[in-house]
Amino acid sequence: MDLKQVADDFKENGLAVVKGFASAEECEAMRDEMRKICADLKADEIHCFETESGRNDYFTQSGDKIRFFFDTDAKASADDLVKTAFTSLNKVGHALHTHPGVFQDLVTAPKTKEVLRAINLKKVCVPQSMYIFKQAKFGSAVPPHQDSTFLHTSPTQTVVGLWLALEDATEDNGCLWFIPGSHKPYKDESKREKLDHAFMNRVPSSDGSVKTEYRLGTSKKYYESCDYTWVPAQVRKGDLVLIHDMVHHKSLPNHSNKSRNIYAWHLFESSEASWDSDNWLQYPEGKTFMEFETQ
Ligand SMILES: O=C(O)CCC(=O)C(=O)O
Repeated sequence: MDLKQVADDFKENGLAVVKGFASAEECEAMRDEMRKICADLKADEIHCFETESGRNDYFTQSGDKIRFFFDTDAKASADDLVKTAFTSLNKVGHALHTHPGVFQDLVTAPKTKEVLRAINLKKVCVPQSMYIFKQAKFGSAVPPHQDSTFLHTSPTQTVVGLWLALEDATEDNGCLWFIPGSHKPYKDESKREKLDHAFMNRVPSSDGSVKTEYRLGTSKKYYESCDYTWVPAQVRKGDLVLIHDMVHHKSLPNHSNKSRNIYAWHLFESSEASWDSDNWLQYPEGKTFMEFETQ
């Protein structure tokens, strides 16, 4: 792993790839584990996931649970969805990493800590993880967004996404796309005027606290007027993608006959910031996140 190059790419582009991070066996072990989880699915767990209207209780209260979100285009009866979950689901989240096993092993692995150290993370909390399927033929798009819109911390924004390809991810089967450098203006507090284009802004209020202001409604206008170029991040099975919390990214629908399974988790530098209580995912009172030092 050339982590110096990864750290430079992350700083410059807002997205970086650690090639060959996980072995084919590790990726298959995660897919097998997900097949087992799906085999235990009950009919009352049939809920659809729609990015734009994801704020229902089943979603917002899934932070400390393993919950199942089906692709809106999974065309089958409820019974069939239970039987064919592994090939019908949109995603499973958001506490996979809190259970001992392959997902937790990856999140806490020495090689993961090495990557985190390379991008200057010292002590991290892991509020969520998810398995995204991007099914063959009907896996739906993930609209353009910044993770900071949904995952934010105070007093500084310190969230990073880690996204592991469990299968090759290409333009054909719905790889990630991003706007290189689009994270930059937002990290520099001295350039507040540039925050016009951010969909999540940190606004200091008179009592000294910092509040979150959303500008979700402006996203369509922003992308229409945007001079930047969307670039595909095509990666191989086992490659790990680092996603800056302010970089604009998306993925397109999968019309191919190959699925694009991934496992992603989000963490934040907890020696500098705390999780905001107005994040989309809500946790029970007193809940503590998995936390560890990267050293
Ligand atoms: O996997 C995808 O298609 C999108 C994932 C994403 O946007 C994220 O993890 O922030």
